[in-house]
Amino acid sequence: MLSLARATIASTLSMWRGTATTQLGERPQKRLHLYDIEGCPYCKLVREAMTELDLDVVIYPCPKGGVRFRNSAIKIGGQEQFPYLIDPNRAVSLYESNDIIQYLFRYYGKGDIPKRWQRRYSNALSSIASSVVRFGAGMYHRPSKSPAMMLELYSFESNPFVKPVRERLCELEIPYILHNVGRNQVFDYLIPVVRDRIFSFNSNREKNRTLANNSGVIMTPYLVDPNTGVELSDSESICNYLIQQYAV
Ligand SMILES: N[C@@H](CCC(=O)N[C@@H](CS)C(=O)NCC(=O)O)C(=O)O
Repeated sequence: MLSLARATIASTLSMWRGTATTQLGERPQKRLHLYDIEGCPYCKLVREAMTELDLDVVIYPCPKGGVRFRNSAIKIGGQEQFPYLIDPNRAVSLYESNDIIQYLFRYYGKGDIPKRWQRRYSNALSSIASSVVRFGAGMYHRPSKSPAMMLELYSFESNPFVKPVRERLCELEIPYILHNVGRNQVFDYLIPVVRDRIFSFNSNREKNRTLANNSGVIMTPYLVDPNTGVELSDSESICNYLIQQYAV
């Protein structure tokens, strides 16, 4: 309960960026790759922009002390700095959160950077404040077993229920496909169970329909682990599962 309250404060401090989708541009054919630290405020800004641009991305967690992806990130990019984006569609790789955000809006948005994303320094400050209240969660590595196949997570960046899940995935260095399902229509703001069951709500987005088919309701977090066949939708159950299954 306390953790949820802190996650909600964290989302409020970051102005609930990463909640709704904005105007979208061209869609990438191949998924983007992000070398990321969940607890890093600069990585968070990039993930917020990815939710708003409805971009799915492969996350390679690189917590401090990490042993799984840090070295490959340094080998490919040359620096030990996160976030680090690779876009296989345009053969582009980028450091610096602000450059990445500008790039994403340029190619996968409508071209212009929305006003709220032009406030570079206040956005960074609010993101730092939001990370501080998580007390270092999602920042440091803990020993884990490596899954053979990539896990999948349905999420949107500001959702306080998803935050602890992404923190565990990062600490355990579990790579995953992040399906961003930000709010993209008015109905998305209703309580999921009421909306989907009473209104027989049909989302206009394919990945939402996949989520509804699999879980019975469009609600995040939703974790799919193809290694064990486990699919879970409750934040606490997912965190417990990840620890039991992958922590050493
Ligand atoms: N100016 C960079 C700052 C990025 C940054 O400082 N990232 C930290 C994590 S929050 C980092 O990569 N530290 C090196 C490390 O973790 O080894 C940006 O905006 O992307």
